[in-house]
Amino acid sequence: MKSKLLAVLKENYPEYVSGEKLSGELSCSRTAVWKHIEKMRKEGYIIKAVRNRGYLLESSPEAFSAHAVASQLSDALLPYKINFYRELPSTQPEAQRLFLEGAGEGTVVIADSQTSGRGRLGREWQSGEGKGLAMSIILTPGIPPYKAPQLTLAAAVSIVKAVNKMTGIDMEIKWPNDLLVDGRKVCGILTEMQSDPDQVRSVIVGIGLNVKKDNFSGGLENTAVTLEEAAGREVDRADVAAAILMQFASDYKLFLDKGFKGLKKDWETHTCTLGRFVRVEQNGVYFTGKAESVDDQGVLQVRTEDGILHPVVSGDIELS
Ligand code: BT5
Repeated sequence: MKSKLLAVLKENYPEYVSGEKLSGELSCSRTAVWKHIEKMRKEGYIIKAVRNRGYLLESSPEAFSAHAVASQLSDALLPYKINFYRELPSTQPEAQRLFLEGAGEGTVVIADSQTSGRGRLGREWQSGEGKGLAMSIILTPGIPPYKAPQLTLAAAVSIVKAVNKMTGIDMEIKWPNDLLVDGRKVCGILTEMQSDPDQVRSVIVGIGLNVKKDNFSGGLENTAVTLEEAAGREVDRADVAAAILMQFASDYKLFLDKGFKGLKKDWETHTCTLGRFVRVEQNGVYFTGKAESVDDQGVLQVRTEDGILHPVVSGDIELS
């Protein structure tokens, strides 16, 4: 009964469904429908009722747990193992700790909220409200260290494709690690590696994705956006985590096989960086130019006014 009721309300969202229609679809009285709605409200569903219009499902309680994610990963091409925490300072050091204790490729750390979520270069990642996805994936790709940053670009491609399939949202990739919707940041990727001189020991890919409406502060109110705001509907964090992990497993295999070259077309399709004038910052030095292309190693090629092409291996860019 409940699943049928939910299915009808979800199918019709954002339209209201009349009590009469529900009682017809569920073959029960309107009083029985109303009783079920009351019961679901107690379970945490937010269902609006308006006279002469009917019922509208505004949000469902979210079951965000290791099981909710892991149960959707049975065919994944990586041996994922989900470690779920209600709260962590940051998923990155926890993943690092697990790796040092022997955890292998495909070990995933997810936190409902982080108290010291981090971005690149000591910057902060706001994720303290239990509204986003904070997830770190341990990888042991056996690649030379210079290739590790390419996994940021690979993860970006996977996230864009997975989220698009699930919600229809078209995210754009801002080289190297930002994902934007209409110019606002919805996701950031932080790739950290532990390496010997010739080969990486592990790469930890950290993904911070804004999902549910959040109380951002410090100016992010104007620069950040969430999936739910962009999609105009509910997005379940376990579902989106699983969708990303499934897509990433197959893109990662392609990456191991063919390198970034195998994902480059997809990256080019979804980027908002190429063809744009950019301001590049590399270790405190700034220059501007046109972002012409990325090469097969994921290096951004920026042409300055004097006609010289500058390879940008790492750094921050601002689009103008
Ligand atoms: C990033 O750094 O964008 C990488 C963020 C990676 C976060 C994940 S969450 C799971 C794992 N565990 C962690 O502790 N970290 C990873 P960067 O390019 O340096 O961008 C940081 C900047 O983004 C900040 O200085 C803010 O301007 C902005 N920012 C912070 N929190 C944000 C949010 N929730 N949404 C949008 N923008 C945000």
